[in-house]
Amino acid sequence: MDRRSFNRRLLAGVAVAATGVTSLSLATPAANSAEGAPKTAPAGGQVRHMKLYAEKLADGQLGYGLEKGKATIPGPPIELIEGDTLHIEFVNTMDVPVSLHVHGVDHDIASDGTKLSKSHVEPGGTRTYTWRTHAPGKRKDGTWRAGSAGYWHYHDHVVGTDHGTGGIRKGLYGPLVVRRKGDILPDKQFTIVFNDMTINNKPGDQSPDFKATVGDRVEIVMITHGEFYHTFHMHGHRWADNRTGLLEGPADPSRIVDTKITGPADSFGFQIIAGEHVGAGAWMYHCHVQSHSDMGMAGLFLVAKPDGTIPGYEPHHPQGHAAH
Ligand SMILES: [Cu+2]
Repeated sequence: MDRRSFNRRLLAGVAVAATGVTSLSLATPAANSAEGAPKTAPAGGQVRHMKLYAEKLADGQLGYGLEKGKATIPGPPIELIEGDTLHIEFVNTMDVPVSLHVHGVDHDIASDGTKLSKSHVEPGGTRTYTWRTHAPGKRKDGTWRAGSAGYWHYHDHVVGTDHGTGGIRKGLYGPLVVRRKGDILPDKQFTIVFNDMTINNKPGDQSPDFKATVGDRVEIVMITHGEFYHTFHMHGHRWADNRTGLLEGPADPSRIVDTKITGPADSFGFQIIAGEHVGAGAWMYHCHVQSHSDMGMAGLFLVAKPDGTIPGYEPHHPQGHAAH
């Protein structure tokens, strides 16, 4: 087993942009006692730094990126472990004010990313947003407060309207995963955003496909934006409707699902083993609101055999999906 799954994302999200920070220590997954056991998240508590750019893309859409000229829709996945603090040096390369607003984690009002709090960024400007996270704990009154762990997301709150309606519509959004110490780490991670009637801002005939090999531990981060409710559905794979999508044991009462109703600004995530009990194939994922799937809110989860082949799959199928 290599260490690609966790460290690379941390590297992509943090170290690449941490110019001049030589002491940045990256998390090392806990050692496995059993061969083949999944890697787990180490303890948090680190102070991390990254740089993030807001940019106009060639096609007129907008995106967040870790480097100039490399913005994507969705924006780059950001990962933290409960206890971590993240300082984001945010650069606005566009000709309109923009911001970075986050869900799920702790931040001062100065990092809220709204015009109301004057925490947006003017064209050409830079601002450091700070996000903090915490583990679950007991309050002084004996009640419990939740930890920060979860499948969250970030987005603009300024472009178009004071709620960022124009920015979100054009692609200024991305995933944030906060893990708890001991959480199982995936081999691969994909972000699927239902934004109005698009998937990841791609029109219906270009819905993104995602590739894995049978047995891969695949993490899906699912976010919804826009005006409509959707029903996210995957063929051939199920998950637990809880924080991680995984069962904690045979008596875990979490409901097992293969659909989930989701509305604007919802986010959830889960892990599946690609092809488990069902094998390789071009497995559809789609919105299950019938008129939405008919209008193209459907893509493929391409699960290959170890030899790379996908039974029954014709790569140049009529819908012409672009594989990722
Ligand atoms: Cu839908």
